[in-house]
This record gives sequence, structure tokens and C-alpha cells, in this order.
Amino acid sequence: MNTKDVLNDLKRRFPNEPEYLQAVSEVLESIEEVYNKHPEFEKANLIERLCIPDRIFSFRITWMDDRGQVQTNMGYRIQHNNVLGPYKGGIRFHASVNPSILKFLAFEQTFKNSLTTLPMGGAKGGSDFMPRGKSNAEIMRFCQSFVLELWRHIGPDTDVPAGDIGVGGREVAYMYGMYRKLARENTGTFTGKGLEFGGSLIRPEATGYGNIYFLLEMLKTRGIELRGKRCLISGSGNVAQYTCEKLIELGALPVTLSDSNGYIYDPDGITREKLDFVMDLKNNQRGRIREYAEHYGCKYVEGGRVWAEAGDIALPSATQNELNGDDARKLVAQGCIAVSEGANMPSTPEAINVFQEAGLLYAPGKAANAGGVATSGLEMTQNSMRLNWTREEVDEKLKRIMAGIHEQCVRYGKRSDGYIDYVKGANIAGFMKVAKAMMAQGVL
Ligand code: NDP
Ligand code: 2IT
Repeated sequence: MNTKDVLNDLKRRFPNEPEYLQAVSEVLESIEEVYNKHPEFEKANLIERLCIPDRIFSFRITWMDDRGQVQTNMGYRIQHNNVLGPYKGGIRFHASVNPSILKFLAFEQTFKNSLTTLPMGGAKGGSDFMPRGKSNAEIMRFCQSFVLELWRHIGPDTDVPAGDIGVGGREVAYMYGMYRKLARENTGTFTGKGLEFGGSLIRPEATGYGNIYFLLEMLKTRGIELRGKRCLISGSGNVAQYTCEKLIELGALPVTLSDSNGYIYDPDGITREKLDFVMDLKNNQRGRIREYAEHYGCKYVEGGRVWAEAGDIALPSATQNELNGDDARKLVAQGCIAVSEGANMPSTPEAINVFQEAGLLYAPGKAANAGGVATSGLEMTQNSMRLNWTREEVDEKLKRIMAGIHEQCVRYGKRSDGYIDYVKGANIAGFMKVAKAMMAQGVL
């Protein structure tokens, strides 16, 4: 089957999985040309084997809330492909979690992890459990129940989970604690752990920092400076916060942040002090971004999206499909020059088209946000060595990895007119490595 036939077949088999089909069709479209040059891939039915996950675990999670009521949620782990190394990818807790969303994330993760050059396969997991409004004790009991099922499927050389939406340091620590007790080993089968028990310096910062390191590489291709640029960030969680931190450090002007209720616009720029307020608000008080506007007296738009504001650079850092064709047209009309994705698949296919047609610098998530999982890979290395690297050492390696990913995108994505198609570049580079490894390892 050629790539189009495979896609049509997947559409027929998985008609209720729009996010999965969206991610697959973007990749298949970009690799079509190289795929056609390798008839041996078709003979081995490589594409179909690469698109369908190795296995999916789904289970019920039972936990008791603070009122003594017994609650149930669904839990999942999708082990997509481990041809390059142990399955690796985050855990998401959000009411919207379903098999389609996790399948798209695990599929994307496989190519992203390939781009990092570290030995990691692709996976993703999570639950439809919604952490908002839950007490610390409820979060702990839920995480423990989740791992009571998950633990038998993971391990340091099998599958290493980490955080994602709704899962940060607190949740990873609770899950790791339960895992360690059940598995009776201490080899670090989770990344994003606390520094006291095997976590790596820079892991919390890595996705946001990595995105800005990638952005700097893109800007360099056009001789553009980051300093002084007005930046639109969506989200206000882990990725958004450290994206904002790096922008402030480098003299750019972040002017927006958001959450699922609305966004703030601060024309004077979010300063270090204001970001400290956001970090306390979001990570300790678990409040809403509206409170920033109340505290600092700036604009808050309930239900709005940050893309309505004018900015030089857009950094979507909340969730999938948060930036559509209309948003993209607004950004272009208002003079935006670059879009670098901290989130996974935040731009719709139509939005990506608008950016590329307008000649913007546009980096897809699997390239721009790979710094998070790359630093998870570095955490795994440190755990294996039973040694810790310094902040400077990890940061230096992260910078080098992001520059390497940029280089791969240029190699496979540079058009004859000089425009760099980062979507094509990232997809082909990520794909070729996985494809070669699958061909070498035989029909499995
Ligand atoms: P967090 O849970 O820390 O923050 C998520 C942010 O996005 C919150 O501000 C949240 O608002 C908002 N958000 C989440 N879902 C929605 C939604 N359906 N609609 C509107 N806003 C929403 O997650 P992260 O910062 O870790 O993750 C953000 C993105 O980055 C995700 O796409 C994730 O997959 C991706 N990513 C994360 C990495 C990591 O290392 N953590 C690595 C690579 C990518 P609210 O509080 O109101 O829910
Ligand atoms: O989407 C992602 O790359 C992540 N959520 C991070 C995964 C990881 O294993 O660090």
C-alpha cells in the first residue's frame, strides 16, 4: 500500500479518532516523497506497522475522594514503538483524555524521540481524571491507584513515563513512590522526579527553554534578533512558565498567558517579578490566570485566545488544536514572523498552511518541544550512571540537542527557494531513523 492507501485504511478502521488521524495524515503527507524512493519499505508494510501502536493498555482506576465516595476513572498507556529504545513519553491527566488523543501523542512522541538522537521509543498514557479542584490527598490517592495498574507494564528498560498536562513534579513523585514500592527497585522508572530522588536539574525548565533555543536557531537563519520582540504565549502551566522565563532572560517581551478560562494581555511585558506571581498562583495556589489581571491591573479576556493580540512571535504552549486557520490569519495580518510550538499539535492543519504560505518561520511541536523529552533522556542516563550532572552541563547538552534537531530539519526540509519547511524536515528526519531501525530488525 502507498501512503494514501494506508491513511484511507486507517480512516476506515479508526473513524472515531480524529486527533490520531490528524497526526498520522500530517506525517504521511510529508514523507510520501522519500517513501516512494524506498520500495523495500512498502514491501515490508512499514508504514502500517509504524502507524498502529504496538499495544494499548486500558484499565479502570478506583479511588476514594475526601467525602468517602468511591470514584472511577479510565487509565491508559499506549506503547507505540520501541525500535529505538525503551518506550518513553508523558502521562496526561485531563477530562478530555481518550484513546484518540493518547494515540496521536504516542505517535508524535515516536518521531520526536527519534529527532533527539537519544535511544528512546515512543509512548503516552494518562487518565480522564481532572486534577482541578482536587485536594492534595485526593491527588495522592488517585496517583497511587493509577500506578497500582500501570506498574506491571513499565520499567527502566521497558517503558519510562513522565509528566504532561495535569502531571507535574507532585504527581510524578506520588506515582514514582508507589511504583518503587511495588517493583522493589530504585532505578528511576519515571522522569521529572524530584532532585532529591534522582531527578535531573533543568528537567522542569527543559521544554520551555528548549523551545526558545529552537526559536533562536530559526531566527538566526534570517539574521533576526530575539531581543525586544513581543511574544504571545498561550497556557500558563509548566511549558508556558519556562518559555516565559527564558524570554525574559534573553530580553524579549512576553505579553500574554492564558488558561482554559481566558487570557491576560500585559502590554508592558511580563517581568521576572510578575512571572514569580504566576508560578506561585499556578503551582501553589492553583488559581486562575484572571487573578494576574486583577493583581496587576491589565486586560483579561474571558473565553478569548491570545492570538487576537498583536505579537512578533507566537508560542502556543497549552494544548492540541488551540490555534485554527482564523487565528493564524490574524497573526499573519498583525505582522507575526515566527511560530514555535511548545504544545503538541496546537496548530490545526489549516493554520499550518496559512503560516507556511505566508513564509513565516514555523516549527512543529515534535521539533520545537523535544527539549522536554530529551532532558528526560538525560535524566535516564544520570540514573543509570548513578551520578548527577550540574545545571550547566545539562543546559549545554539541551542546547546542543536543540541545535541538532534544527540542523536535521534544515537538511531534510530546505526547499530550492531557500524556505525551510520544518514540518517536512522534522517528519522525514524522525521517520528515516525509525524506518531504518525497523527494516534492520526484521518483520515484527
Ligand atoms: P500543564 O498542565 O502544566 O499546563 C497546561 C496549560 O494549558 C494550562 O494553562 C491549562 O489551563 C491549559 N490547557 C490545558 N488544556 C486545555 C484546554 N483543553 N483548553 C485550554 N487550555 C488548556 O501542562 P504542560 O505545560 O506540561 O503542557 C502543555 C503542552 O505542552 C501540552 O500540549 C503538552 O503535551 C506539551 N508538552 C509538555 C511537555 C512537558 O515536559 N511537560 C513536553 C513537550 C510537550 P487550565 O489550567 O485551565 O487547564
Ligand atoms: O510530550 C512530551 O514530549 C512530554 N510530555 C514529555 C515526555 C517525557 O518523557 O519527558
